[in-house]
Amino acid sequence: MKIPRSHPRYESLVRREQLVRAWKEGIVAPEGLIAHGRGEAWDYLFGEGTSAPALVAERAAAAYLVSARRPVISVNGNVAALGGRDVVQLAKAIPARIEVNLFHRSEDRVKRIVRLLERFGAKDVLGLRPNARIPGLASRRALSHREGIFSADVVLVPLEDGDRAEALARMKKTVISIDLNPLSRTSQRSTIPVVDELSRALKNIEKFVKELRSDPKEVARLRRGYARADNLRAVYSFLQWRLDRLRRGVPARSRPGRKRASLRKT
Ligand code: PTJ
Repeated sequence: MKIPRSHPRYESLVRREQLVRAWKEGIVAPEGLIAHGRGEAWDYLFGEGTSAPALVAERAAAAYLVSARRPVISVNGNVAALGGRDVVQLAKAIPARIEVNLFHRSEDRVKRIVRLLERFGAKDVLGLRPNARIPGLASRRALSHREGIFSADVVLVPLEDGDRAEALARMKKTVISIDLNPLSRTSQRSTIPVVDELSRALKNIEKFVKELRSDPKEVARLRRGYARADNLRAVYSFLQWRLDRLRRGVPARSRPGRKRASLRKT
């Protein structure tokens, strides 16, 4: 379907089309379409822009990724469809390994996702021949690679299910999640919950990674200064502020500085 650029919801409609196409191509699970709808609902509440607290979490995430010994980015169907190219660029910038890890796992879908990521320029993508299991996880998400997620110290898990985020945290890994739902078990269980839309978050983290790569002092400062509970509190306050404006009759789409959230306030 051709979506007119002038449509007020152009970007959102393009994302939906991307997902539906990827579902037809066997990359996205049908359940992924439901997951996307839940994310969209939260994005409405956030005003479809990156909040200041999300930017703080994204900068902290970048600091942990650049200083990791074995950073890994986990990719599922939705992430491949909506942010495949961004994932590959981020992995190159860090540098990090990429591992395809699916909740609704099928060998065919893993293969298709690996091929898609390779088309975007990824090398040595893991996922096809898992040789380890994440302890305490009954689902097929437990299948992992020793040279990837299993022995990683920092794992970026976009659009995750809470069980695995929790299991990875139990293994003493730093778990960075990207999930628009601040109440999800993933956001509640991860070490650094990034409450932002996937493609916005990946692009912001990549930008911060490039800034921080050559600034170990700032990396150390960010690692010391990030406070998970305070950051989540700031996310809730931001939502409260948004809802309060709506209650007072300020139109939903007139959020000043939507794309220019500042890092000064958390
Ligand atoms: O490809 P598979 O088999 O690994 O399956 C992937 C899905 C996403 C279906 C699977 O991991 C799943 O069921 O996830 P959940 O439990 O539905 O969680 C997805 C979370 O991501 C929800 O909290 C959504 O609000 C959130 N979400 C959805 N789309 C986005 C998002 N967060 C950020 N950006 C999005 N575009």
